[in-house]
Amino acid sequence: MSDIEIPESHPRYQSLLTRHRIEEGVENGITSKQGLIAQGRGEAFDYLLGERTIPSADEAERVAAAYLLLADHPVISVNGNVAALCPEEMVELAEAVGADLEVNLFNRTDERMEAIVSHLREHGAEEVKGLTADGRIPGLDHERAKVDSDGIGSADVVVVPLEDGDRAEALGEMGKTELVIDLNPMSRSAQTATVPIVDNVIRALPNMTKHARDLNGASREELEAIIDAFDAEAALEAAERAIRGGDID
Ligand code: PTJ
Repeated sequence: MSDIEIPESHPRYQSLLTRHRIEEGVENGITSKQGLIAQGRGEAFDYLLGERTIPSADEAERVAAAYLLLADHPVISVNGNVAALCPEEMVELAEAVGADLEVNLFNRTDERMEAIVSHLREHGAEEVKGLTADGRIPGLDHERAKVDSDGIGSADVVVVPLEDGDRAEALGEMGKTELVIDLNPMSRSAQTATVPIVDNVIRALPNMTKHARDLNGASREELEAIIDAFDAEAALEAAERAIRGGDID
């Protein structure tokens, strides 16, 4: 563990804390070096969005919560960046909606898989999937194709944070509902998502959990009405407008 202290009074405290967590993730064998580059890309978009949850992202997070509550078998996919940034928040969302957690890596090694599973357990996860890898996502020839057949393989709804576009497209072709968290509204993952959530994963996950708790007593009809009212295209357009400095809606 690095021992750098970041004063809470620093104007970019959250951003610096996030960087620090990713750096530690690399040091602890959780995050890949490429994860540092992904973090930099994300930061640039977050800066343009004003480092806040814009209203259209808040709505998408509520819609995602409704999908998760209605799902038969929801799974939250975990990579090395998300594991380093917000392990507890993932465990809390999984508990709030009854989802499985599954580690799925682009740069997959046995060591990183084990390190991430242990890290999630240290943050309260009971069962973590991904090590069995007895299933395949058709049409993908990299390591992200490897899934547990009783996890992502048989999920109807998958939360996909910070992803490269290939797997997002392939999961869509399998007919799965994809709830994609990605700060870049122009990325292939966001564009192919059932619900694109253009927000930082560190804000998106706790807000999805809050919405899930709020919606816990809602009927199937109420949840379906929330889903039906959502327009993914409009959410992406609202995020692009916010990035360009236009109206925030
Ligand atoms: O841990 P692994 O081996 O599975 O590798 C994971 C990475 C992230 C390295 C891999 O998936 C990758 O290369 O991703 P990309 O193609 O760089 O895409 C990452 C996307 O996530 C980009 O569109 C970023 O803008 C976005 N992003 C980065 N940080 C965040 C983010 N979105 C939300 N919250 C963030 N904190």
